[in-house]
Amino acid sequence: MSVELDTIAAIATAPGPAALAVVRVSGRRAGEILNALLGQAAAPPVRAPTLRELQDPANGEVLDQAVVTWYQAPASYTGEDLVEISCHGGRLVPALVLDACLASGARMAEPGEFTRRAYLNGKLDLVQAEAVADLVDAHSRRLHRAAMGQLERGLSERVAALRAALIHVEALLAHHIDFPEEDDAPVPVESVAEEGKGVLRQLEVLLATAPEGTLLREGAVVVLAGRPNTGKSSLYNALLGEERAIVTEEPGTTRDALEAMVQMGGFPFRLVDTAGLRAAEGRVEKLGVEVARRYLARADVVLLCVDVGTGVGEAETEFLGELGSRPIVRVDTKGDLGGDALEDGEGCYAGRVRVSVVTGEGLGELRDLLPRLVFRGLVGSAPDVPVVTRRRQARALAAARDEVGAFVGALDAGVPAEMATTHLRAAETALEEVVGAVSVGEILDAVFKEFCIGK
Ligand SMILES: Nc1nc2c(ncn2[C@@H]2O[C@H](COP(=O)(O)OP(=O)(O)O)[C@@H](O)[C@H]2O)c(=O)[nH]1
Ligand SMILES: [Mg+2]
Repeated sequence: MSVELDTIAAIATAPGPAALAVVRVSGRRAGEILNALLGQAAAPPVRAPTLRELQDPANGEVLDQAVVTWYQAPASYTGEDLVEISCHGGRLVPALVLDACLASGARMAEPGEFTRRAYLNGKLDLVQAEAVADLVDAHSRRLHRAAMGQLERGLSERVAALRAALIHVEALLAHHIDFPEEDDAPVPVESVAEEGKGVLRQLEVLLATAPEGTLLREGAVVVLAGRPNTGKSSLYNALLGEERAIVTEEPGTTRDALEAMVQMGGFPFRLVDTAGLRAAEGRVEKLGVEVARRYLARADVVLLCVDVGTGVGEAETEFLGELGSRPIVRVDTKGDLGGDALEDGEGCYAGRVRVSVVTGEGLGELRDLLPRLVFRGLVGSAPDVPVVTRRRQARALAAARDEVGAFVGALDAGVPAEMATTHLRAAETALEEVVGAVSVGEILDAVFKEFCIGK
């Protein structure tokens, strides 16, 4: 199946100073466009990177010396004729090469259009296409691992196995549909229901990875909270390993919230430093406290910083009351100053760590604790366990789970087999949707719009 489409071109690498850049051209006219860029020279051999001089087809001016790779359909990333040009990087050369491609008959690619074509031509399923986007966006080893697993069809194969199991259940039920009056069917209805329950359990196991899996893409929000001057900004910098927040002895220095991505134990965190929790005096600081409140409302975990030897005050208690069930880690800061940690509020904390940015005490413990609090099931799970990383995947899997649940319920309630079996069909369709076997245009648009151009 090859889909008849325009020939598209784009710079596949990030803009800006760089030694190299890659320009991609895909579609029926890719070979023609390559010839235009090579002038009279013969086309390079298929799938063999070849150093060539590129010229401007308009006037024959040499644009660059580049390594050109020529792929013929269907043996290419997109499944179409495809040219990859590794030219010199920077602002100008890739733009000149792209312009030459456009002038020779290509049009600018839309975001994700190369991968979309790969999907349409059966080179990748939808989960694999999403994994490509996750790999490119990944800022943690754990998302990298989940995305590689999906790219290597780990999740797709699990979904295919579940679908095969449902088809097997459907087959077991066939006898009861064909001969509803007979009592001695080869497989009693109760055993069919048991098989259905088995699939239901497996779907639930897979779905259980979704809340943490989607957080792998977004990063868990860790908010540093506490009174001014308790060492929040110092801890923020220490966890980031760089001086991002201003640290001063003057209370109320951090007014806006600072946010940065950081990996802990291979998991992605969005670390947020906020203004202190206190009755602010100045207008700007009041705004800062408001910002802190808003971040706290979105936090996946809160680090409540308290000077060692000081108790939790009214200001903190009031804010913490708004946090609901969010895990709070009590951090006793400035541990090197030698105070004794006070025993207050025990039990309402998900953990307690004494830290010092001077000696480094407690930082490792904190980096170890946070992944366990937020990414619970994923911490220490086997590398080959498939992880659901997208809400789209989770929605389709949840639909399948609901239908299998309804199927089992119907059998238990004595609903006739041919009626119960419609739930199985609906569940199978939902599973096909996960890998995009039955995708409609809207789903594809939603999946590919978040790609960048050239992917
Ligand atoms: N001795 C010691 N001083 C610290 C430590 N952490 C922060 N401080 C000091 O406490 C003061 C307030 O720190 P800062 O990070 O700005 O606190 P924030 O207002 O909560 O952001 C600064 O003078 C820091 O140098 C620590 O672990 N040990
Ligand atoms: Mg601060």
